[in-house]
This record gives sequence, C-alpha cells and structure tokens, in this order.
Amino acid sequence: MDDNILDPELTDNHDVEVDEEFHHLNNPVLGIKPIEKKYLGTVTEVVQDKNKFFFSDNDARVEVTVVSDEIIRVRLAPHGVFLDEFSYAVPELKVTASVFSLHEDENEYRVSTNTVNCHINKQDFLIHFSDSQEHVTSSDAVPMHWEENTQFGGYYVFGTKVCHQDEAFYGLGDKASNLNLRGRRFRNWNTDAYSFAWNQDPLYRTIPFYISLNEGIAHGIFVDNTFRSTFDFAAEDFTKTSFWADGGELQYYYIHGPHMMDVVKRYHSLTGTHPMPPLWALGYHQCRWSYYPESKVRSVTRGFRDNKIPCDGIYLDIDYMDGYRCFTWNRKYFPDPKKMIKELAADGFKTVIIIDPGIRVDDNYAVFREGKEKKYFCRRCDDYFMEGHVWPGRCQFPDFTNPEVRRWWGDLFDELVEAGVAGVWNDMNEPAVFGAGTFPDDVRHQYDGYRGSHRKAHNVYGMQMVRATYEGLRKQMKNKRPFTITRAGYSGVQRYASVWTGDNVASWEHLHLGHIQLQRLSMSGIPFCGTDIGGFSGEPDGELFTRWIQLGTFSPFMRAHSAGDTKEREPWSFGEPYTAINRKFIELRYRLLPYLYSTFWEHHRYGFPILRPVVLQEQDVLNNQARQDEFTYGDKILICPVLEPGQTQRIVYLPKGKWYNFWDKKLIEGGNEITVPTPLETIPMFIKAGSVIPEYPVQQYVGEKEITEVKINIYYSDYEVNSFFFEDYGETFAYEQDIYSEKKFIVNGDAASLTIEQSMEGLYTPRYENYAFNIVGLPFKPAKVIIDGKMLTDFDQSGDASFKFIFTKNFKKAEILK
Ligand code: MIG
Repeated sequence: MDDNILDPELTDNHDVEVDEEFHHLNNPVLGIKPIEKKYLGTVTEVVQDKNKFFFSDNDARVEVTVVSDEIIRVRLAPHGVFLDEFSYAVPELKVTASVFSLHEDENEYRVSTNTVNCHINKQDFLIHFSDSQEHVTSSDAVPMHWEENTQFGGYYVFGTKVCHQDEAFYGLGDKASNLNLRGRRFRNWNTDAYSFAWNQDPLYRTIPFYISLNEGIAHGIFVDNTFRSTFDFAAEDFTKTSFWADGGELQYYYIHGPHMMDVVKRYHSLTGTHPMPPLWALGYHQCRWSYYPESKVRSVTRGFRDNKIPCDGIYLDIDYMDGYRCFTWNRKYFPDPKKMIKELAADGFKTVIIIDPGIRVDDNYAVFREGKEKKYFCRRCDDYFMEGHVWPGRCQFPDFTNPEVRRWWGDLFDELVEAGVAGVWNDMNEPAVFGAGTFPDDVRHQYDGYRGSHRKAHNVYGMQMVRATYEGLRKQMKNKRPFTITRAGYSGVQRYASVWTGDNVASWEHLHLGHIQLQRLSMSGIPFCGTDIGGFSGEPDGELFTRWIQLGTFSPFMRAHSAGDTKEREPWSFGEPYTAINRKFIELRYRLLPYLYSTFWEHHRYGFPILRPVVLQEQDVLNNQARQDEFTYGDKILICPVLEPGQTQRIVYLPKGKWYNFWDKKLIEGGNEITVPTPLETIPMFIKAGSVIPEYPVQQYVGEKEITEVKINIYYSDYEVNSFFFEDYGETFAYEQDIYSEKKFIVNGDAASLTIEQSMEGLYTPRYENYAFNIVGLPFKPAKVIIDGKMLTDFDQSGDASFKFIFTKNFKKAEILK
C-alpha cells in the first residue's frame, strides 16, 4: 500500500516501514473509504481575546495563546469548535507574559512577545516562529491539516515543519535509539516491551516533546495530545519533520531556546518538576522477582550488612501477594508483614512493594467487590466490563482517569502504609494484558469528566495510576514523602513518580542502550530515572554487572533488579574482585548523596535535569550533536561509562573548561578528546574545576550515622564557578514552607589565592557545626587562611594536592593565600 496516505506531503520514502495499523483505516477491504485530507486555507479573520488570538479561514480556526515570553501554544479546530481545555500534562496553564501585541501587514499577522514572534501567513496559513532579531527558528512546511475519522468521530491531525540539513532532534522519552533522533520515525503508544531491542518502538512511555537544535539554536515542540501519535524526524523526507495523532486536537507548544537547557526548563514550567524524594530513595535499592519467603528477604538484607555494602531499599515483587491480588499478603510466605517491615526498618531497610492495575475477578476479594459495586472498573463501549488476563488470572481494571477511582485506589494503601511500607512500585500500567497486549480501543474512560475511549486514555492510564498511588500515599503518610516508581507514563508523570526503563537484558548492548535512554529521559522531563542494573532477563557476568553498578552509581535512581529465572544477583554474588569494586562504588554513591540531593533540588526548584548529555551544555559544538557517551551528573561531575567487555582504555570528550580526573586529581584542559585508562576498578570520572562537592561519610543506609561534619571538597579554579548545596530534613514536606537550607558557593582563584564565598537561604539549620574543607589542586603552597577576617593557623598540608582545615559551616568568605 502507498505510504503517502499517511501524509501526501511526505513524498520521498526513505526506508520507512509501512504503517499497517494506520493503513487499515483506509483499507477498502474493510469497507472504509479512503479519507480526504483537508488543509488550512487563507486567513480571513482574526479576533483577540486577552492573550489568545483566533485566526480563521471561514471554517477552521487556529488559536494562538501567548503563555510566556518564550512559550506560545497553537491549537487547531477543523470546524471552528475547540475541544474543552483540559490536560493531564499541564494541570494549570500559568500565563506569565504581560506584554504582547498583534501586528498586521500585507502578508502576515504577527503575535509578538518580548522574545518571540509567531507569524501567521495570510495567504497559506503557514506558521513561523522567530526571535527578536527576526531569526526564524521554526516554520511550517505545510499548513496544519486533518482527516475526518469516520469510525470514531473527530480527526487525525497533522503538523509538518521544515527540517534543516544539520538539524538534530532530542527528547521523546525512552526511545531505544541514538540520542539524536534524526532520520527516524517514532510511535507513541505505551507498550509492555519485554526484552526490547535497539530501535524497537514504541516502548513504555509517551513523551510527545522534542528539542530541535539547528545551527546552534534550539527550540522545543510539545505536542500535548494523548492519542497514539507519530513523530517523523526527516525519516520519510529529509526536508520535513512531521507529527500526527490519531485523534484529539492538534495542539502544540512552541518553546523558545536558544539554549537547550532553557527549553528543558521551560518544558518543566509547563509540566511540573519532580517533588523532592525522601533522601533514602537516592541510596542503593535491591530488587528481584521475587524475594520470598520472608527468610529469603532477611538473608538478602543480612547479606548487605554482613558484606558492608550500603543499601536502603528492599523490594517485594508480585509473590508477596495472595494469588497476585493487590493489597493482600501471602501469609504463608509472609506471616507477619508488619513485624518484618518494622525489623527491616530498624536495620535501615525501607520496604517497597509492587502493585499492578489488574484486579482479580473474585467475589470473595474485597477490592474486587467494592470496585464492582461502585462501578470503578473500565467498561467496553457497549457496557460490558473490560476483562483481560494478567498475573492474577481473569481481571478487571480500575479507571484511573476517574478522580473518585483515584481516591479509592489511594486509600487502599492504608493498611500497607500502616504496616510500614515506604514505597510503591507501579508495574504493568501501560496497561499490559496477556495476549491482547492492552485494552481494545473502544473501552470507555471517565477522563476527569472529559470522557473518551481508550484511544484517548491509553497513554495516560499508567500516569493516572501512579498519580492515584502517589496522592494516596502522600495523604496517608501524613507529612512524609512517599517514594513511587512507575513503568508507564505520559508527560507530567514526573510530578508523581520515578521511572525505570522496564525489562532490559543482561547484555553489553543493553548497558549502552540504558545509558542513552537515561540521558534522553532526563532531557524529556523525567529526572528520576534508572535501568535494571545488571539487566532484567539473562545472566550478566561479574564484569558486566560491575560496569553496570559503576554507571548506576551515577543514575538518578539506582536499583539492581532481575527476573525470577536468573541466578542470584546481589552485589556480592560474583565473588572477588567484583564484590570489592561494587562496594567501593555503592559507597561512593553514599559519599556523594549530598551532591545528588542538591542536584535534585536544582531540578525541583529550577527545572534542571539531573543527567545532562554533553550537547545540552555545549550545543554550539557541531560534533556534540551526536555525542552520547559522556554526560554530566549535575553540572559538576562528568562520567563516561565503559560499555564494552575487556576495555582497558577509552576516549573521553571533556567540554571546554578545566577538569580534574577524580581518581588521580590531575588537571586537564577541556575542549578535547583524551584517552583514559579504564581498569575495572574505575569509571572515567572528572570534576569541573571550581566545583564544591559536599560529601557525607559512608553509611550503610541513610540515617545510620548522625552527620557530625560535612566534607566540602573544593576543586581549585582560576575562574569563577558557582555551586549549590541543599539540605533539609530529608523526609518531610517542610521544604514547601521554606524549611530548607540552600547554600551557594562561589569559588575563584588566581596564582596566589583561592577565595570561597558562601551565601545561604532558607530556614533549616543542620545539626552539625563544622565543614571539613578539602582543597584539591591548589597550585601554590598556602601560607595563610583567612576566614571572615580571622586568621586560621590550624590547617593540614599533609599530602601534596590536598589541603585540609575545619571551620564553622556558617562562614561567609574564606581566602587561602600564598
Ligand atoms: O509480566 O512483577 O517490568 O520489573 O519484575 C512481568 C514481575 C511483570 C514486569 C516488570 C518487572 C517485574 C515483573 N513484571
């Protein structure tokens, strides 16, 4: 069949797979008539209503909304009537632009803010965006268009933008492809993708947001449409980038750069950031399908303490339940869960349990009975229940798009919370159904009052499930921060949960793939992400597992997990030298906790991702467009993982500036590729000159030790560098009432001095009194230290590079002089 039916504007077919599912809609064999595509015509009218501008061609209307100086939203109503304004991704559209104007000349209308212009061409309705210097950043190649959907009603909606020769594309969530998406077509339809392969698509999540980078200038497009959608980044026609959806409204936000980081931050201003996690959740987590019975759980947790390997999270996979019935316990395996969880907690372990959406059809099971009585389960269009087989057998599924169902679900956690459960892992929420894959399209959803079929709700189902979980836990844990993790999601899911990349494989290829997926998720608004360390299916050898632990040390979420039919997979399972190296890295994770926590705060408050691919920092370097081996963890630590077996050295690119090799503290000039030895004991790791990296002592779990002194590592620099250091109680929402401490350090040096300034914000005071300063890379022999005008005589210069002293945490300015 001719692929042009997809979009007649996309004529050159460059090895793009024919889109079977879409094509059957035009299949004469099924008796469905070919559909006619309609395009916007000539602009005949414009009407302004405050920050909204409506352009019409006598039939269709286009709404241009000024959201902020840098964000403009565009919507299309094929016959003039817009859908209700409702979005799970953008719960509240905050309009911040106060100055904007409409300008008209012979050829175009122009809506302008202080920063961006949106041009609407009168003759052909093409829409362009430009910056205040009239540099065009994004332009329609074809006017917005649509096809009527004769089967379901509504429209298939299409947008097509010009793609430039060297334009690169990033984002879209968890796609299993190279970081730069150019040259590929992607589909968004949340899918349980067990053992996915390179370029397999779609996967578990839908994040219809991409970042374009062209000639060093970036912008973002967020197509807030929950239906099955497709993005074609110059795959079919190398001059065009297109996106289309199977229903709903063509609605997208143009997000101005020019820096990619600005685009990411502004995307967060629309969809929200991740709440601060409990500090323990940034520690190491151990998972398996499944640890049971209780004696097994206890032998694993004991193994951590006996081996002196830090661990905070221990997971119970589906076997803790009675016949896989959610919110029940298998009393044979776990006779007294409350007692077990309490004792584990006393030993520093937080228990995380799994939960699935499928509820067993069983009138003797209270959750099913109640859900049935209250009509909380999803139904087919003709009012039969949606039934499918999952782990418990025959199941029905709550409609999480109904706020009442979400409240009910959230309250179901009361006994688990009461038993001491600290976190909930949301699985199978694509939703996944054995055999069928997922629900049929006709299933109805309440959709927060904006009813629709599964076509509309599928991609948000998992997000609404984890939202119900998060909100329920938050209510029941009183003022404590819940920890949640989800497999499926839609844009905005970061407001409710962390994410793991699903069922990967114990292979070097998957280590590589996961490494790229985490960078991509980070740029797509999902900061708290991780892979199954070691690989879910298959068997890693000691080397692969250790290399994965090393990368996992720098994943925002660090959890080892494995399928049930695999060998033991704890950090000590592979013997020496692996155990010692794994321990060293997990200890490093705990030493760097205050740094990671501070970086998390930078995310929460300012919208920065935690992992930052190199291109996000140096987008003006053309070579960086395709770079995906290096990333920074926060903005101070650069990591380049070892992704091949037996590798003894590898090439690492260091962005411009100066970097210290973490292992030997040698100073290296960036802006170049260098060759770095990669013995199994290390991962290439570099610290940016001028950084302040706060460090805690190694603990076997968060809170094991009272922190009596924080080590402040200062890396000498001869230019000014700022760093953050965030602390608070680590487990409550008091930070929302300003009970936190945000410190900013400014480090600057020259040939004869190094100055460190500290400023503070917030109402929280840590219990410890002092910092232990550890100065790295000082290029002179220090003769004196002056802190807040006082001379300090007690400092330690043993060793060559390091120079140490202790001083009150409240200092304002420290000078180290030659
Ligand atoms: O059908 O709960 O991705 O992490 O261990 C498999 C059992 C269901 C899939 C998850 C995996 C989890 C497993 N689950």
